Amino acid sequence: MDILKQKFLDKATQLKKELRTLSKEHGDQVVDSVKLSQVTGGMRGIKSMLWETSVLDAYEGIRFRGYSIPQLQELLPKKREGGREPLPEGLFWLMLTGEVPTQEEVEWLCNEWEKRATVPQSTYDVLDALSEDTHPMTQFIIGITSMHKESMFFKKYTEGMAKSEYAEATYEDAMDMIARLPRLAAYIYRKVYHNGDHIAPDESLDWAGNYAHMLGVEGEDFKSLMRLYLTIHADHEGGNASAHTAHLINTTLADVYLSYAGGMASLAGPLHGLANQEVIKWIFNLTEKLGTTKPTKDQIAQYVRDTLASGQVIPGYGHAVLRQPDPRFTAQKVFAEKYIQDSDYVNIVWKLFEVVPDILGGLGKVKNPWPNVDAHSGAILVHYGLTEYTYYTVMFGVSRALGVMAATCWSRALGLPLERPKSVNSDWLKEQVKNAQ
Ligand code: HAX
Repeated sequence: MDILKQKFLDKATQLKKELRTLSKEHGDQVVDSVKLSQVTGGMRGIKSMLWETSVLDAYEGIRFRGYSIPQLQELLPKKREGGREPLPEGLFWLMLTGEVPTQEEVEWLCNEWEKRATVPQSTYDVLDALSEDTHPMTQFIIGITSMHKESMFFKKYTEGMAKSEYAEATYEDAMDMIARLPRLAAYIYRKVYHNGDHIAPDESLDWAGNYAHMLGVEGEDFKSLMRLYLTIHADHEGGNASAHTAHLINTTLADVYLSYAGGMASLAGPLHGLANQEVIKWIFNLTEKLGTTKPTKDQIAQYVRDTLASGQVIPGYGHAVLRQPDPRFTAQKVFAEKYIQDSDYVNIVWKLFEVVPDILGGLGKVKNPWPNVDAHSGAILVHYGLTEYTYYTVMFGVSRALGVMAATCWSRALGLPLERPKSVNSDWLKEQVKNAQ
């Protein structure tokens, strides 16, 4: 058995025992109560699922197994010789085992994913059959779904698999799928925007570095960006729409290809991951409308007000949980300050940061007027020449697999049951209010 699987299964067996005892001895303990406004308001804040890999705090932002993004940048192994940002392989190891990996462990994982990275030809054939105007996220979802036939979990389940084997089969599928995503995603990019002129993988590179290479953007700075990008987008606890969708589907014992494809359908919504394309599209529109890529703060403020007056949201701002600037926004800002000199689009993002919070705050209804992860990413990608913004959410989707797959392995190892919350109708709600009065 491989070293990562062994470590994960040992830890999961132990936690499964502890949770069983906790449930048996304290199962009736009330841990949270629910308000009527949470039932009608998108279930904000209701504590109702287990998610081991990360926890989101409204003010501190995301912590992966207890570590903040700056801590990860300090602690996780980097590429030997000049690596500047953490290798996402290390974050996956951390999320799956709860332990910061050594350099050797990360290099083992990097090689392991390289061995598993071959995408079946039938998946490429399916993508080639799609019409040219199929959105890249739709292609990504179809590509992932098409690999369902490769699932070890599905095959073993069909043959009659014992529950005790679920975690191992899920781990194998998760490792295979993560390994393949950069190739699948790069294939979509080159097919849609570069006439199918594909770039062969470089097996000497790491998971993120190779993805950067296959996209066709060369240079160490872009590879560093991809390592950072794929690290910071990896997980945002379990309640966000894409993670939660994937989790819900997986609890039916659908395999990871089906459940992750479902999660990606959620990510493709403009209030969630698609916001990264919406932000840059909106900024391009701003420069076009004003006829300059160097707008003043006053011009930007007017553009923001016009957007709101037309009944639209300001993309890249606001969050269902966060109540401070998103540390993932800050990490990208710090990267841009270090490596990017004078980019007009990055400068616009920074000016927006100076004007938008006051305007949104002034509306009196927006709970979080601060930028989220999607406010910054597009401008940096444009700087490196990756201007095709309808592709951006696919990059987010490659990263999100790290957290969702690690969490899915835990769900299967802990034997979390089919998810099935209770819905109510409006009569029941009115009845509760009447009874309370
Ligand atoms: N611009 C304008 N209005 C906004 C707003 C924004 N950026 N953010 C929130 N509001 C509005 C809401 O639309 C809502 O208005 P109504 O009462 O008229 O319906 C009101 O303020 C209260 O909303 P909220 O409680 O502050 O925010 P929610 O938890 O309901 O929604 C969203 C969170 C992220 C969906 C929201 O802030 C939004 O639409 N932001 C813009 C889209 C975006 O950037 N999405 C990406 C989020 C991060 C992510 O998932 N990335 O993948």
